[in-house]
Amino acid sequence: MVAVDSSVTARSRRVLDVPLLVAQAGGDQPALRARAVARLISLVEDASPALREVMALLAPCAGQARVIGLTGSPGVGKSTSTNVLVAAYRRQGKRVGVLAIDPSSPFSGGALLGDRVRMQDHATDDGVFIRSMASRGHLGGLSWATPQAVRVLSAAGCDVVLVETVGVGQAEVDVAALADTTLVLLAPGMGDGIQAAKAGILEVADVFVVNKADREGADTVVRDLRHMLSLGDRRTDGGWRVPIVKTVAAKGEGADEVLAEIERHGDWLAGTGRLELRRRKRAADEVEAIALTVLRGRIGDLRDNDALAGLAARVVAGELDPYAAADELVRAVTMKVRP
Ligand SMILES: Nc1nc2c(ncn2[C@@H]2O[C@H](COP(=O)(O)OP(=O)(O)OP(=O)(O)O)[C@@H](O)[C@H]2O)c(=O)[nH]1
Ligand SMILES: [Mg+2]
Repeated sequence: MVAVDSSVTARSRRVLDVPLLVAQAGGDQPALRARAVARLISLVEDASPALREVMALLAPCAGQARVIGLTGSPGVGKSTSTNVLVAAYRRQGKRVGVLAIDPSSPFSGGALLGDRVRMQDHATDDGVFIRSMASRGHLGGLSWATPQAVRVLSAAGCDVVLVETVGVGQAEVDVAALADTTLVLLAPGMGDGIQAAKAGILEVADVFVVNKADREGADTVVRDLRHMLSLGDRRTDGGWRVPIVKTVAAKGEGADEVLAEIERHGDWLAGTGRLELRRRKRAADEVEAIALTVLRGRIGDLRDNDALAGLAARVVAGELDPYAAADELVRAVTMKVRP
């Protein structure tokens, strides 16, 4: 089927052959595969109407890739660590996807340019897909765009998807909800110990990585973290004791240990049934975000065709109370009938 995308951007104004793109993304021709993956993730980024068809075709690929979140303050070493982890997974022969997500700005900013430079080690490796993504088109933001992009990368045969997000405010909590395993990065000299407590980072971390261990103060960060962990009840939560790993990402030191902890956490998740639970919770968030967007759209339609205005007039005239009017609106929206 050939669908024409009505999105305003030039790149998606071209005629789309969705089944062909999906087939190419899962195919064995590296150049076509890379291009198809890029194209499909652009559709995700733009919240294209073609996504309905894309996601229907990708449904069987869901849940194949291990999703690993990396979060932490700006400059803590997320991209450098991602780069090191990609290399380690490649040595294991795994295909890897990287999503660098900027949740705070609606457009890809300068920082992502830096990421591209840092990740250019892998630029010519056809077993690695690297993509910066802004969630500008999505009302559901990260909770929606990321699982869709992960599905695209799964279809392209990725065993692992690394999701890098800057930990600002709510973002690290969001990334934790999206990942199977969340790494929270800290570094000495950034006041991170105190920040961690403030931002609720303790609750979201499955593994703490204290990066820049070549700098003074790394042991203090580890000690502070250990102290904070001992105060919380997280240690007893189902038996997962959050490990703390020291790394020097700039020199690739500590990567094997991080990998081992990710592996161990994965085994624990699978063994306790929590992997399935996390993924169901994630799917529920995604479905809810899509449903709310559909409903919001339909309520908007009713606004446009004066149906809502009619209900409002009856409320003002005392013919209807606002609850009854809202019930009528909900009925109209879900049954697609005119109130
Ligand atoms: N000394 C030292 N510097 C490091 C280490 N790891 C990363 N850096 C440096 O720290 C700076 C920031 O690293 P990035 O990997 O870009 O950090 P980031 O967390 O991705 O940054 P944003 O994406 O901007 O939030 C770079 O100049 C790195 O070279 C390390 O282990 N030791
Ligand atoms: Mg970065």
